[in-house]
Amino acid sequence: MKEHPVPAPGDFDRMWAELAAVGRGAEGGYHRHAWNGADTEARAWFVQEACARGLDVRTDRNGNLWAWWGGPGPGAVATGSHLDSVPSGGAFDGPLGVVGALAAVDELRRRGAARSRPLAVVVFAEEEGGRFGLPCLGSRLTAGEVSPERVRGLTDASGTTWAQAMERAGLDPEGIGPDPEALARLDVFVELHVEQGRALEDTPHPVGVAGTIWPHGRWRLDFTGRADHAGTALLGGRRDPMLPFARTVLAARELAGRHGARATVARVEVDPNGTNAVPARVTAWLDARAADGDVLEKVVAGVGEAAEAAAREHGVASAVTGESLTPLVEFPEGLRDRLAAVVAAAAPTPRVPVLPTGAGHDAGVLAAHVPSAMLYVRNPTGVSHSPREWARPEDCHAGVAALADVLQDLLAR
Ligand code: HGY
Ligand code: MN
Ligand code: MN
Ligand code: MN
Repeated sequence: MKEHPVPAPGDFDRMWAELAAVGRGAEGGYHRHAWNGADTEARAWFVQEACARGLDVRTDRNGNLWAWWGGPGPGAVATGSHLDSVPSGGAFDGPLGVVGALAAVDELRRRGAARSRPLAVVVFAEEEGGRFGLPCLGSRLTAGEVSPERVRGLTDASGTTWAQAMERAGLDPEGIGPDPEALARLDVFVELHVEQGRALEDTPHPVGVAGTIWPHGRWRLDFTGRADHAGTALLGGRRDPMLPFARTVLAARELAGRHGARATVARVEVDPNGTNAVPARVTAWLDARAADGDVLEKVVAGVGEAAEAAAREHGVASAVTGESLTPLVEFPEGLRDRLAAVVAAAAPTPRVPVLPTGAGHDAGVLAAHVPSAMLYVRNPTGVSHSPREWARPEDCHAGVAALADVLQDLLAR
């Protein structure tokens, strides 16, 4: 394959500045959601950058993008992340792992690193579930962990289905589904990601290694009452779904606090959503996470009981429906320790932090099928899923260099 010009070290900064302009709202948050305009623009940007490096870009049946250096082929090393965001998300969650991977390829070429096997830079589709509600759809479809029929029928706030949106983006929704070959050719997957927390900020380390991902999931909360006039309906006779909804939100917070878990209720739909009418229905999403699966189960069961009791008291019907559940992910110790040893060579102290996280990732999905690992880049604010998410440029560069070191080690094996 003819070699392509290796972009200058500063190419990370150029790429970062270019991509940072795609899908950013006036408030500084990002609105890249599966198959919408900004997501399509960001994906096109990635394809252009990958092709400029002579990588062979392919779109798989689930809409994930794979940019191959010497592949596709067996025994591959893969790295990458996602470009989609939560509504008004931060700049780093996802893109740092994609831009960082392209910059790491540049670095490997600059070093003239030996490559005994294929390398893929991958962009997974709909990691956040910002549009269709369910997370990691690109990787979970590929892993056969979510049914294609269910995904095709998912609807966004406007009622557009995944199938319609994917088709409008020029892809075939009828083809989505498990892709065992895509996983079978991978020997290892490494994801570079901004830390979603601030553990590294309290250390001299710009880069850390992932230890575990907490068990976590999403549940839909439905409350069905009876619409009525806000001014004439007597309080006693109302069947107002907003009241058990509100009580359930507080119960979720109280239960999570009591059990050392984390629970969030958001993405609330009130129907009809008038100012002078008691609504008929309230639907919301519970996001619950805990270091221990049994604790998570206890918290979610408690939320269900609270919802039912409050709904009964107000003559309202309620339902709590499990939408997605990710069990505890423990990244393989051997691979994790190997990454830590490689990163330690350039680290301020030999003890590279190994961190647990409450955040889900495509690497967490792949980990059940392919040896997987993650590198975290220090985030001084500790905030994520918000425009306040941040990483220092020099720490991003350190993350790219660490990823290049890790990839060089893996590619040479
Ligand atoms: O929700 C998560 O933890 C991830 O950011 N998708
Ligand atoms: Mn995220
Ligand atoms: Mn992410
Ligand atoms: Mn009226």
